[in-house]
Amino acid sequence: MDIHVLQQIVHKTRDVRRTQTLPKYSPADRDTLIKKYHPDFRESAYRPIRFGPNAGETTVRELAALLEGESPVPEDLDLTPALTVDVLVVGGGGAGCAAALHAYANGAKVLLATKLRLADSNSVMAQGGMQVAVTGEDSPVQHFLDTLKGGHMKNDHQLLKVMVDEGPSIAKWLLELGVLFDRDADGNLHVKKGGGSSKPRLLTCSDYTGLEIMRVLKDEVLNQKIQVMEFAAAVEMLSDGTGTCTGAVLRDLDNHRFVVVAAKTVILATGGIGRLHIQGFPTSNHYGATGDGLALAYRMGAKLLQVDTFQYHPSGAVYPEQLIGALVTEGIRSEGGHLVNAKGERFVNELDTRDVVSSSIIRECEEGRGVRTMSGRIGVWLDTPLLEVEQGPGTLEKHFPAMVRQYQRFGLDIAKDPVLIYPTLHYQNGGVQIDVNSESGVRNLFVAGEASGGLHGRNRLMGNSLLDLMVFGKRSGATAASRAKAMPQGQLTLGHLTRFKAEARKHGVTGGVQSPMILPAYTRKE
Ligand code: MEZ
Repeated sequence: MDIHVLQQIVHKTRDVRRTQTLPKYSPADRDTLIKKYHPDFRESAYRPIRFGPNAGETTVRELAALLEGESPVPEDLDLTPALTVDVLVVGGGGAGCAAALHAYANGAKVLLATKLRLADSNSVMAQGGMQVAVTGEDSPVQHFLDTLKGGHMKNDHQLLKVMVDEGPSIAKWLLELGVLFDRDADGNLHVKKGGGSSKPRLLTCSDYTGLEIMRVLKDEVLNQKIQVMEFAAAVEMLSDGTGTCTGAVLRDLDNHRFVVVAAKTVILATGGIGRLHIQGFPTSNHYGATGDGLALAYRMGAKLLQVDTFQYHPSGAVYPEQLIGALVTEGIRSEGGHLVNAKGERFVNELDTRDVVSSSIIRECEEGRGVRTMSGRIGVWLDTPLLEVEQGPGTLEKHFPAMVRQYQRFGLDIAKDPVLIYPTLHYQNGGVQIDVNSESGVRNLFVAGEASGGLHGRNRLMGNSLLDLMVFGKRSGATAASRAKAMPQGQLTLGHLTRFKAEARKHGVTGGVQSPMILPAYTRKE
């Protein structure tokens, strides 16, 4: 049936729905729901990792293949360095820029290498805001408790304490650099409430928070004249032969040559893995989100944490086809947007945690209450016009200009008509195990932002990722710089790779996928 006909049920049922309040799930009911419907619990999607630091643990098949995959670097590569630095930062998103700036501020010679352009990243696409306890009625302790509850109590307490405590100083730093966070009529920072949070705590720049933050960070990296190499993907780490990290091999994506970088410390800030399209899910992620840092760190011997849990953001676009998987910010639900099934019913408290909301949407669709498009895709409605009804005409344009444009490009007016959504692969909850200074289990190898794990437990709260990457970007940069001051450059070897390959052979693993992937196959011309 035509989408415009199907939409009518949302308009017809709006007045009735406005009178309803839906309770949040109790912990027991939440667990039952998630176990039945959340993609993390589809056993057939998982398999054990056969060797390496996480041998015997299970993860999704796509990631297991990547971790066990084959390095593109030949073991006899000439390791004469083309560049020698104190701190090599791999990744040009929020964590990478923050790390580079803080390493530089601490006196290090820094190289920032990024496989696409500086700032091309998930960070720049972040919409809904950054959680920081900045108001009088809020506190870092409250932020800690909300995050712990959202993460099913599986968060690393020390990492979490550092993040919430340092939030306010990070907000101050960003304001001083020139980030234009939204303010109220009196000029105070305006905070919004996000799913799973007990207090309004989201600092926003309309619905282009990440874009605004990255505008400023990118400018700052350029202003400080930090050396940046674009279109240079890290494809292998270097070690001193005793397991300490001493640099990396980059691949120049223009001429395909290897570039050896000697670095006293390396910070991997390579982001997430949405473009692995786990379990066939579409993704809200950037094309570069192929989990490179996980594979590189794993081969060096770094342990990964909680790589069996992923975040499927409840609202990924389903229609039109050109937008499949694109994020429809949680901010719309935070401002009161209802989720509505094909029968015109609400079915979940829209501000419950993301794993609950996504599981509920999947349940509605599996039990026959989803809305099917002409091309056979399925989803539920997000009642965007409700915001105009509740808060007045122009509300969407004022608070969600990016979202309005995203649909306008295809002739759709979200102020007039609801949008069809379904969960989209958004975030990897786990990653490389780090300590409070962002150092992995491998000496002198730091990991910051989405590539690291432990902080978010089994479900990240909205807005905690922007804060995560600023806090641990900063800590990794500062620690890596001071570490580099106190030591000489170590030897450059591929000893870890030789050992890794021997282990693969021992487990009968040969001819695997090339790892890291760098870009998904469908973006390549061959
Ligand atoms: O933190 C996020 O993932 C976020 C704020 C996303 C969004 O819905 O805008």
